[in-house]
Amino acid sequence: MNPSSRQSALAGAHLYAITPDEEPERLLELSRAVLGGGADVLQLRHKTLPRGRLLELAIRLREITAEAGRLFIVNDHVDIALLVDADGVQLGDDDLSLPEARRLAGAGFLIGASANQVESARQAVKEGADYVGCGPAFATPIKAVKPVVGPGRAAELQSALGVPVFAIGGVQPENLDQVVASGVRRACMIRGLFGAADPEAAARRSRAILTE
Ligand code: TZP
Ligand code: MG
Repeated sequence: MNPSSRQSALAGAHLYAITPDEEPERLLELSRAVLGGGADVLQLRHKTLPRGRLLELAIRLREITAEAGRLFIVNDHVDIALLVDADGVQLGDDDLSLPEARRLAGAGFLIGASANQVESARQAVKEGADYVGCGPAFATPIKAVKPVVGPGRAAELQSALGVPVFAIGGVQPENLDQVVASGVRRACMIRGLFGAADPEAAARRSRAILTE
């Protein structure tokens, strides 16, 4: 995707799927299902694969997201994101800083930040973040150390910032109505999609709730 298509795909994105730490072949199968159900963005997040295997998986996920015409983001690793021609990278506290990542990637590459306070989110946007993930919206074992801020915090950030804000953490098809009721129509989900009995149906249902 060229830089302006990336920006417009991001602006129109509602459902942002993030991969769990599964075995690569299984992840490819699940990712196809989630994309088939309409996820607008797929992020490769994998905390246990060695970097060489992560690169191989990223190449294959880039292929399937390109075929589906969806955004592909790599968590943590700017170098892998650039090597596979991903649309962007998601950075957290343990990663390169936003200015460092921007220096490597240049303009037109999407950079996502994590923030759950208006001030830190503003700072991230000032440093060039294209979107923000805000949470945990609900309790989640994946970020159990972080205090739950509720989905309303994403709504607060959304009205304070000029970039898309996604609610993240513990979001499930079953609580998406609470996310929407708090004023947010963008959400990131791991277990709510990849852990569902039918990931394609979970993605379809989730996207419908976020957009209806
Ligand atoms: N960042 C904040 S909460 C979270 C991340 C990566 C985990 C989200 O996982 P789940 O399964 O959707 O609760
Ligand atoms: Mg990170």
